Amino acid sequence: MTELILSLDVLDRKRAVQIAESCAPFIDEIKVGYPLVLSAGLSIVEDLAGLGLPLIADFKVADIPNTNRLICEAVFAAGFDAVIAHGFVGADAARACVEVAHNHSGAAYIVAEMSHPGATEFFHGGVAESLAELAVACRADGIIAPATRPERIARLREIVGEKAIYSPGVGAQGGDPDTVARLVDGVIVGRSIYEAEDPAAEAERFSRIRR
Ligand code: O7M
Repeated sequence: MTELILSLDVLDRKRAVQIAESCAPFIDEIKVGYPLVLSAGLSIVEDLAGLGLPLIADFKVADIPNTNRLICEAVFAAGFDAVIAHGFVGADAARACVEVAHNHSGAAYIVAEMSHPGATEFFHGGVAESLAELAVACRADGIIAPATRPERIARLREIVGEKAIYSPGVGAQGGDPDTVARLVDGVIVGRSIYEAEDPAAEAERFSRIRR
């Protein structure tokens, strides 16, 4: 079954926790990124940990190997279970994230191609394919690929094989959940759920689509 990952890009701490709690029965993981951590503080991780769902740190880590290592050590010390990193910084830097994740029995995912329109300015001509190959070579646990371009997911699947593909861009960005759910291991959904009048009902609806 395709996983449902809630992208909790909510700025208010109390609302973030409320949404996460109400959606918890219908989701498999929670992705937390800069919007929430910079607004609520890193201790939001402690508030969410009680839900018993894996927490993914979407910091799209993109620095030199030593700095990547320091960032990822802080991520896992805070209580996250997985981290998302960029691959364009090179194999040594990406591998630093993977090593730290695995040392903490966690996971690391590499961004292969992004979902927004502007992504095509740079993720073309084989760049995404190279990033997917890098993810495999670095022994990352999977890649991020765009729900807005299902044909690209299919192409990247040829490269990563059975590694996980997590895909943002359904709903608010226009990607069709039915199409994408068949191609990926997990769909990442933010606004369609957390901006809904009833986020739990919307999460439940997405959880039925992915079966
Ligand atoms: O459903 P949305 O559009 O409200 O939210 C999508 C989330 O996925 C949001 O947190 C984005 O930052 C993230 N995302 C993309 O939308 N596109 C990408 O290409 C990559 C990501 C992402 O999660 O990267 C790890």
